[in-house]
Amino acid sequence: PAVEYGLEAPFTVEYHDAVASTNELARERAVDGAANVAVLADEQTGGRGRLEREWNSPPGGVWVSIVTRPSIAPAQAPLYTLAAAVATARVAREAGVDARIKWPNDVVIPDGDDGDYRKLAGVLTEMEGETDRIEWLVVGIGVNANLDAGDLPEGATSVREEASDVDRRRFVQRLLEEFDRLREDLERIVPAWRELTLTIGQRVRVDRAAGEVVGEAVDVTDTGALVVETDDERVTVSAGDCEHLRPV
Ligand code: BTX
Repeated sequence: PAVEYGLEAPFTVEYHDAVASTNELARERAVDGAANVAVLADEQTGGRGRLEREWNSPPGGVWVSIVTRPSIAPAQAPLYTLAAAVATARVAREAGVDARIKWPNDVVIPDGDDGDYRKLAGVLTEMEGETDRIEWLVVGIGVNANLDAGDLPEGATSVREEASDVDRRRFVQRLLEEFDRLREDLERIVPAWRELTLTIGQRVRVDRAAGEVVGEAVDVTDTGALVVETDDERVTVSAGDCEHLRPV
């Protein structure tokens, strides 16, 4: 059963020991009309990533989904993904790890100078609405907090592995505070994101349904799409069109 988590957060926090996916539950709350609710679980048995991928969510991580009802157009929704990544990276940095953002939705720890990284956290944003205005938005954040390397997939890391365990209640509180502050002024999100990204300036390969793009990631647009300079053109890739991005 859900219990109050007792946080002084700018969101009502609904806590569960174990759920299939906090995003699923948050979507149900959103459909029921909820706003400013955060659904939190100690463990997810069916955690999801983007594009039907699985997200490993054993006990000890931070698995949280935030329901909001912002007055924005769907084109601006990716800014909320960026805001969640900024909030996560900032709070992870407070915990003593060198967290950086990999466009569009990953928080990673750089591994050497050739663009490699270990994945610390991810963001999954889902929404519903009309073409001109969204109805609700669910922002799911998964952070490998107090997890052993053995509980993580290949290429992943945790705050425990990189630094030391965190107080997860405090971590969630800070995460929600930072996210709340960022969403108050959408124009501040991209500049804050630029300060923490490792993608800009990298040579990358982006896989899309429409074909791959290889070139230098030069910037993001004011709605969070990535601008890639290839040998002969500039291509703008939205997060929704990106299947994979890797440094090359
Ligand atoms: P993504 O599609 O970018 O990444 C998914 C990929 O990441 C997987 O295919 C796998 O390779 C790798 N992976 C799986 N689990 C982990 C992990 N724990 N740590 C690092 N890498 C992993 C990223 O999707 C978005 C993830 C959002 C998760 C949150 S948790 C709260 C909310 N509820 C829910 O079901 N999803 C979100």
